Amino acid sequence: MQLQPLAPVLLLLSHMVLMAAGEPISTSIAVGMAAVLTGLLASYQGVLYYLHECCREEWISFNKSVIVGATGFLYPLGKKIYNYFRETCNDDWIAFNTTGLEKDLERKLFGQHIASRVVLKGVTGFMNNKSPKKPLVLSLHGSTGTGKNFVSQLIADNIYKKGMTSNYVHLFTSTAHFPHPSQIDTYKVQLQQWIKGNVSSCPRSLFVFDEMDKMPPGLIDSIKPYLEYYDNLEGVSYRHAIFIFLSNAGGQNISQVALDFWLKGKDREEIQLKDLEAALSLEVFNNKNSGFWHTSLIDKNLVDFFIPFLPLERRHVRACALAEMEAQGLPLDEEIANQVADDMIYSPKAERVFASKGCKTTRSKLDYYT
Ligand SMILES: Nc1ncnc2c1ncn2[C@@H]1O[C@H](COP(=O)(O)OP(=O)(O)OP(=O)(O)O)[C@@H](O)[C@H]1O
Ligand SMILES: *[C@@H]1O[C@H](CO)[C@@H](O)[C@H](O)[C@H]1NC(C)=O
Ligand SMILES: *[C@@H]1O[C@H](CO)[C@@H](O)[C@H](O)[C@H]1NC(C)=O
Ligand SMILES: *[C@@H]1O[C@H](CO)[C@@H](O)[C@H](O)[C@H]1NC(C)=O
Ligand SMILES: CC(=O)N[C@H]1CO[C@H](CO)[C@@H](O)[C@@H]1O
Ligand SMILES: [Mg+2]
Repeated sequence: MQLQPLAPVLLLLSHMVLMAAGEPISTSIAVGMAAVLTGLLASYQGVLYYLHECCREEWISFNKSVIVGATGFLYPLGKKIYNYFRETCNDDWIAFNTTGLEKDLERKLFGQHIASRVVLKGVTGFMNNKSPKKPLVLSLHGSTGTGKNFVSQLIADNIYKKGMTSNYVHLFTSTAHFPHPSQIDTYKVQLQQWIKGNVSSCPRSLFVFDEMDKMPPGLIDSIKPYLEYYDNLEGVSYRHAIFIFLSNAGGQNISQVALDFWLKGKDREEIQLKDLEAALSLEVFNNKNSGFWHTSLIDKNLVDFFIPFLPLERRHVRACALAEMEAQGLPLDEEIANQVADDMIYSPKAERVFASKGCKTTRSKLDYYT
């Protein structure tokens, strides 16, 4: 807080005169005063000095008590109002809603029975644990448009009042933040400083690393110390933080398993995590373009869950189109939903079961029809 111009001070004093004269004082003025006073508290000395310059002594001493009295009452109020609008790292702004996450995953996420279950279990277990031994680390895998960013958003929405726009949610996109593999050493230092700084200012921070498969190989190893089972590191504890990695790596292997089930006439819901998890971590570890190539994060078991996102079928694309209509406040039109689903490209070429871009282009397709 710094010294404010004196015009508002005089305005404030005139309001006080009104108050003293018994005039009714409206809530909006009270709120305004509280806010102004909060900002002015630090410059109180300056205010008095100014009054000494301009006004008579007894006037000052009398009104001084009024100012002090009013400030004592209004400062906590002002602070409350201030905190009401400004995000802080406390329970007012960060509170996990278990039922909220459960309902969101159930209602809004289509065709991801494994991801939905594992995310709910992993996040709920972690958030309800008062003293976790390490930060929560999730790695979400799947082909494009299957809902990886969407799920990260649902998680953020149910932890932070401000969701993804919270100051405590940090999204790193490889192509934007780490575009040049040659500058990996700079990125390593930068990334460590960011994470350390962010967690120091709020232990309950969420880090989302998007496009992990485009991250320079080896860069992710620089954050290994923060994912470890350390009590604290240089005085900072990382145990309440959440790290989510998103990538397309392993997506083809997931699609292969899903196709095998489909070809055998088995229900998609019969696919289990164990059918995928081992192949996924192996594939990601051995693939030079996964962002996790030969990383110690995997052989040290620092990733708590590898979460597969299944390729979406036609019925899921329809559901996405209907959900989008609802979100836009349009009347639900089955015909248009069918058209949107028909417009998609499906793979593999012979079977045409899985939407190649998932639900990613439903919105623009919808715009075209409405
Ligand atoms: N399984 C799903 N259920 C409901 N909506 C979905 C699903 N998958 C995708 N969507 C919708 O499609 C949009 C794009 O999906 P999202 O950005 O999550 O894909 P992604 O998996 O991150 O893809 P990419 O690998 O290309 O980044 C989402 O905002 C959401 O509206
Ligand atoms: C939690 O989520 C549920 C379902 O979305 C909602 O009804 C409830 O109000 C939320 N609780 C809090 C404390 O925000
Ligand atoms: C926190 O992370 C952001 C990136 O999301 C970065 O720009 C910022 O400088 C970091 N803050 C600190 C204190 O390091
Ligand atoms: C994943 O798929 C690729 C290409 O389809 C294949 O070469 C690789 O062996 C698979 N990995 C595993 C672990 O199954
Ligand atoms: C707001 C207020 O109490 N104003 C007083 C300041 O002091 C002068 C002189 O004592 C009074 O006349 C005002 O009423
Ligand atoms: Mg994405």
